[in-house]
Formats: sequence, structure tokens, C-alpha cells
Amino acid sequence: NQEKSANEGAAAAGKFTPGTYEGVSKGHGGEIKAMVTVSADKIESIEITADGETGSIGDGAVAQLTADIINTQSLAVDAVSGASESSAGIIEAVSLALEKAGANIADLKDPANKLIVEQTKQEDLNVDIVIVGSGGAGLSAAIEAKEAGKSVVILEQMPIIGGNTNRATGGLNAAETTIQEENGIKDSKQTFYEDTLKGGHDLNDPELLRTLVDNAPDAIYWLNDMGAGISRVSLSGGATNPRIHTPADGSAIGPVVVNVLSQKLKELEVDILLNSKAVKLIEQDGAVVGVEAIDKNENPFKVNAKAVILATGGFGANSEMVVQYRPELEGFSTTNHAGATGSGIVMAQEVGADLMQIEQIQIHPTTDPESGYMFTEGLRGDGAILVNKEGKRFTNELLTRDVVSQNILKQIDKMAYLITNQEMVDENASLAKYIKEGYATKGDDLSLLASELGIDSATLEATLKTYTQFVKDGKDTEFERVHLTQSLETGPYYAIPVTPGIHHTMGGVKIDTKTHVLKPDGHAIAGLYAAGEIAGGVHGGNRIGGNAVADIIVFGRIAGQTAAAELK
Ligand code: MEZ
Repeated sequence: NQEKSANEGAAAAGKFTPGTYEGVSKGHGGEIKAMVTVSADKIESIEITADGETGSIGDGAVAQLTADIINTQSLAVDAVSGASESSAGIIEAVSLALEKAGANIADLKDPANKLIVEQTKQEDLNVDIVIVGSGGAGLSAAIEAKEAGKSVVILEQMPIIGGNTNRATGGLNAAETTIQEENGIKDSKQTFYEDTLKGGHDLNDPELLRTLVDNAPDAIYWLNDMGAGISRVSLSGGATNPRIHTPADGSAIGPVVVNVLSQKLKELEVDILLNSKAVKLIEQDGAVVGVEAIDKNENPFKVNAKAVILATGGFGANSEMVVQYRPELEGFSTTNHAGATGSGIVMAQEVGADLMQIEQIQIHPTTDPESGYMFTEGLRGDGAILVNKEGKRFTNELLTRDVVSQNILKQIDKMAYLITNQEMVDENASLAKYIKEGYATKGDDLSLLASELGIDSATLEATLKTYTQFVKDGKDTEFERVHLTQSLETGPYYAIPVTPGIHHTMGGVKIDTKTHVLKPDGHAIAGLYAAGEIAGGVHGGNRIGGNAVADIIVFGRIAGQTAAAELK
């Protein structure tokens, strides 16, 4: 093997003084800190902290990151445990740390020192169960399968674990929980079921939906037993009662979920192969018996297994596939991570899986018009309102997201402003994060906010005055919003510009309540299971906010349990 590893290349070009060094970058969507550990001749590890969330960058990504510092190319590291850091910030922070380690960055940037990534080949593996995808569904499945005594490996095509779960913000829906009871909230599983069916335009598979509703409370207790600390309950669009469960301070749920699940897998000694992309399911005598994959250097390898669980997520980041099924969504940005390409759906189709409701694609009402970054629906649940460029409300903000999205698209420039105030910022860590990251315009009072936004101030003031009165009266006579929790009477005020973006692909592979992947004749494909956004039917024609996290944990766990129980 004539090729050098990226790390060896860096050493040849830069020479390190062994130790751990810190580099900090400010202003790339917040503060990004890199802790870089080097030996004399190579980078041993890189840990990134962005907005308090820490993620270790895997081997392949370390090599890629090093190469990027040298070639100043864009970095493919998409997210670090859900933080919305920019790759430029990571590169800057790592570069600063490497300089402290004695590396000469100018030398490193010289094309003559260009790195070549080592061509080490991932060996073929033999396990009981291979899980494709390391979002919440894949991680949950792995825990259950391993705890049932099976050998398990997870393949992840991206350089970090977590998939779209890293980006989940709002929370996890469940009804009749002890947490609701402690908060004095009356709710029922039947109301949860009916809200979801209504929100999904009655297209949900009733049995899958019943499975979701029945198992959601346990999903929360299971996560909390691992230390998730889910204890706050809020509202999401289309929910009759508060049932979206979040961490105590209202911060994003996804990173918490990924963190507790991955810690548990560490304890259980389950391997997760990063930068390892499954490309094809292996079949034998009509059953699925493993996957063909490629490693970070595109070398092929095989995982021979008695069962395969597909937990690859949806296809919200694959614009070609989105447009194939919904041409009118051309040009919409996406809230999804780059790995949401629908690869599992395609692999399952190749072995005869049936698809259901594949054209059902959800747009989320409140995303950043430039980047597609999502602002949680929880803000509206907690009391934020939407106004258009004329300074007027135009919708009940707590209708289901399909309706709110369509109402925003009818406004000038197909956008609106989410209006919140300081009182809300103080109570919601997610909102505080958006403001810190620079997404909001601030005005000490409404007239200053209006002039910053170029909105007529008399109209904006009148809109807020009317709304405050609705909250005081407990009745919104204009748009019939039912939950009126924040009067928004005092400033300072904040406005976040928003437009709808592609968020969730509700259709996918057809499964039964035990997560068997089904053929068009209704029979299961032996050895093949699917859970999470890859599967269709749970959410019907429109997913209620908070049901995706419930879905991945409930069905991920079932997939792991079922596959383990059915192993010959
Ligand atoms: O379930 C979701 O997609 C959700 C709650 C998103 C959000 O607005 O936070």
C-alpha cells in the first residue's frame, strides 16, 4: 500500500508537539470549540463542542477534516450531535488547535502537501443482526437486540451518528403519561389516536398508529431510565392537549436521545461503523441474509447476518426523489441532514418490498428562508404568533403544519415572522439558542421592531394589542386559536423570518406492527425489518409534530426485539 494516511500526511507537513490542544472559533453560528489530541506524528482524535453539545468526529471524518484544512475545501461533516455549527467554524477551530500543536498551517495548505486518505479495507463481518442507520430507530433497535443476547453491528454512511434525530427539536408525543399527570394535564390515548388520524387526513394505517400510541409512554420511561430527563410537556399543532414531552428546559430533544442511546450502546459494546454505506441487501433462498457495503474509501465489504434492520430514515434531503414523487416541491429547502437520501427504501424495493403513500411529503412551516434550518413548532406551542410582511396575523398558529405551511405560502414573498418576546426567551432554551445564533431581529418595543423589519408599526402594534386582548379574554375571535398562553404584552420583542421547508417523508416501505417488511402480496420478506422514517403508514397524509421521535423509539425497539426473537 503506497498511499499515506491523512494523519501521516499532516505530520509530514506539519510536525506536532504531542498533547491536547484547544481551538475556539466564534461567529460561525455560535461558538465552536475543538479539542485536538496529537501524538508526534498524527492526529489521534478531534472532539468538537458547539453550543454545549459535544461530538467526537469519527476516523474518516478526522481524515477528511485534515484534508479540508489543507485543501480549504468544504467539509462534509454535516452536524455534530445536532448542533447547527458551520463547517467553516470547525475548520477554523481545528486549525487554531493544530497551530498550538506546532503545525504550520500555511505549509499544510500548500497543495504539495495534499493528503491522500489511507486505503485500509473494512473486513467482512458475521453477526446475528446488522442495523443500517444510526438515528434514533437504529440505535434503539440495537439496544434491544443486544440486550436480547444477539451480536449486532450498526452501519452508518455519515461520519457521525444520529441522522435526522440529531436535528429533532420539539419533543416526543405520548398520552396518559406520569409526566402529564404530574403537570396536571388530562389527556387520553384515544384523543392522541384521533388527533393523529385527523391530522393525517385519515390515511394512517390504524394498526401502526395504535401501536405508536400504546407504546409511546414506555418510550419516554425507557429513555428516562437511561438518563434523558424528559419532564416538560408542551403543545404541538393539531394536538387537543399538551402531550409533546421535552427536556426540562425546553431544549432540543434529539441530541439528548442520541446521547443516551449511544452511551448505552457503548456500555453494551455494540460497534457502529461510521462512513460505511450499505448499498445492497444480500439474499439467499428468498431471505435477506446481510448487506453489501462500502467503507470510507469505497472499498466493498459484506456483513453476513441472520437479519437486517433498515433504519435509514426518509428521503427529505434527496431533492430528485422528492421531485419524482411531488414535482411541485422543486426548489424547496430541507430541514434534513445530508444522509436522508432514501437509500434504504431503494434497497428494500430491490428485494421486492411494497411501498405505501410514498408521495406523502411534509413541509414544516417555520424554517430559515436561506438555509432551511428549522425553528421548532414548540415556539408556537409555547405562545409565539405568526405575522406577515404587512404586520398582520393570518392563521391560527396551532393548526396542523400542512395547513399553517399553506397559509404562509399565501403571504407576500411566501414568508412570515415568528414573533416572540423576552419572557418566552427566558423560558425556552431552543429559542434562546436561535437568538444567540443570530436568526432573530430584536426590537426593544414593537415600533422599533417594526422599523427594523420595514413593517408598518401602527399595524404591528394593533395586531399585538388585539392578540393580547384575546389572551386576556381566553378567546381568539379572529382565528380561533385555542391555547392562548402568552399575552406577548411586554418587550423586548424578537422576529424570526420563516418559510416552509421539506421536513418529513411520511410514505415509505410497507411494514406490519412487528416491523416486518411486506411484499405487495402482504407476506413478509424473511429476515428484513424496517423502523422509523423509512417506513410508511404511521403518519398518513400529514405528521403531527412530536410523532417522529415517538415513532423512531417505539418502532426501533420493536424491530430490535422482533428480529432477535425470530432468529433461528
Ligand atoms: O416532530 C417534529 O417534526 C417537530 C416537533 C418539529 C419541531 O417543530 O420541533
